[in-house]
Amino acid sequence: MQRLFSEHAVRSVRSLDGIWQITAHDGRETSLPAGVPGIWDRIPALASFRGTAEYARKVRLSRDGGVLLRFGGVSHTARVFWDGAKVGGHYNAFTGFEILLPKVNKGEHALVVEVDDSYSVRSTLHVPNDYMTYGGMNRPVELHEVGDGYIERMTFYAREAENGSFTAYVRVYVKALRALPAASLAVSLAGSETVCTVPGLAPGASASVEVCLPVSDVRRWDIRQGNLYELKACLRTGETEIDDLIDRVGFRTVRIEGEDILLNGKKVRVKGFNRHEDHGQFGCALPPEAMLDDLQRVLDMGGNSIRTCHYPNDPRFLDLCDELGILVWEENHARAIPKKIFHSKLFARQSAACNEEMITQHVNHPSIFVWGLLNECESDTQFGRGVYAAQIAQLRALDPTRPISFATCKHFADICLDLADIASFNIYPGWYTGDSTADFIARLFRWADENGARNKPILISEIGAGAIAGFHDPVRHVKWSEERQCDILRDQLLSVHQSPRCSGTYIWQFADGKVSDDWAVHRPKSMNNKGIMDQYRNPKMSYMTVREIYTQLESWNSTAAGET
Ligand code: ADA
Repeated sequence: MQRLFSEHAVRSVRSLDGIWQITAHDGRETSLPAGVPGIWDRIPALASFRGTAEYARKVRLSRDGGVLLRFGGVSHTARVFWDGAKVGGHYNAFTGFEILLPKVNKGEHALVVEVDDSYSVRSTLHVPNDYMTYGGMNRPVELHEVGDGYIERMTFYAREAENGSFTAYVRVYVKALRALPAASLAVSLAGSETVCTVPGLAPGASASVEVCLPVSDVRRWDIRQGNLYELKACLRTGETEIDDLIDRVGFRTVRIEGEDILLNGKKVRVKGFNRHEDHGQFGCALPPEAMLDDLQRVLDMGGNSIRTCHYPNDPRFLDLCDELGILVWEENHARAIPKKIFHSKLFARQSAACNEEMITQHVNHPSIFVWGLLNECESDTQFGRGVYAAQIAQLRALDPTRPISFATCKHFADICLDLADIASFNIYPGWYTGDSTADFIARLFRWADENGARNKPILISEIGAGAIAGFHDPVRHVKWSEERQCDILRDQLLSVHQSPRCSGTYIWQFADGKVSDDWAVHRPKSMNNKGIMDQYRNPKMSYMTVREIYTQLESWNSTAAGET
């Protein structure tokens, strides 16, 4: 299923995960069984296939009615067919989408999803890059049966009073398939419940209502304290429950105060990792067990945050971060988009759609504390400033409660720092440049404070070095050896965390990951080898270096008043 908990007690939902039949348009119409969620690169006959393939399966319905097909992610372009008719589509592997079929008869039906993972002029987010775009249905698929009206989604936020108590505000969005008489909507959370009325709706109409729930004695969500509460909404006509929706939320506050990021009023020191949705065995379709293994490693190394480089992550991964108390910088889908594409109208449309889906689908996760955008894009030109300003405005309109940042590599040239709430820099002193970290960040932070970052937090959103897993040079510590990676990371992390001007680091990167063919010439083994572990999560020597430093920082934090 698409979440780690059941989202419905009233609505009938079934998983469509399992074995589908894939037929690749590879010139031989190769047709084989294929796992969903999964990527076709794992199928030997399709290991290097890039193009269009069709996933097909039958679906049997036991009654007439409305059906919602919900896709967690299809990589990267989907066209969906029901009994041979096109019923919808979607672009971008990293946000979900749903297709409403208002009136379906009981019996057996044919569901086909045509998947295209090719790089083309139609794709401005999935482009040849320093990470892999896989082909497949990378996240779970569900079939929901809905009646005359159903709850589309709900958004939650909590306001803290002076005395530390919270008031919850919940907006519930309802859609009518057929004429819906006035209905009652019961919303409950943390022992508090309220009932309101949803006005009658014409077929196809939607409405939203906001309710307010005072709650008391809740346990705050915090780092390594994933206190969560079930938020339930139930729609009734007369005495009949016609639909419901369940989510999980947390009570915490995130604020920027001068140069500090405050979680529940306490200064946060970020000890993070950049993590691609990529794994040597699963590609971008990691099962929740593998996600949990990754997060257990993060905690074991003394980490407290993940940056979802460079796209929105699987809601099940975010659910785990919610449960484990791990902070998330979630960002939209962009990595150093080439100028020609960045200036296109199609990029503006596809990137704005990603922003809308990222926030409307993930806004309730307490672990997300920063929205990020446009990693290493054109933040050093006036045109680029226009794009950053427009997208930051869009993110703020979608969620005014969280700070916004973007990771830049335009050191000493960026002209957008003033637009963000947190100034964040990708730096590689000792790897790409010969600088000592201390000297480099002293110059960089001085420049930043004179160019838009004054009196706001600074984060190092990327820092690290490469090592070929298993390559050792104990004598010379030559570049690409595991020993050299330890040396560089030690200098980088200690220098940055000893700077009072910086709120923390995201190491690049958690684990080695595949890169697209165009990048392979720059990347040994066709991988980005800056992982602390290899692509199968076998630790490199630097695992223990990071663990020693991040864990030690924990002790510094506990002595420093108010830091976590
Ligand atoms: C950039 C980029 C990362 C990765 C990194 C590297 O900072 O944001 O995605 O490519 O460089 O490994 O060089």
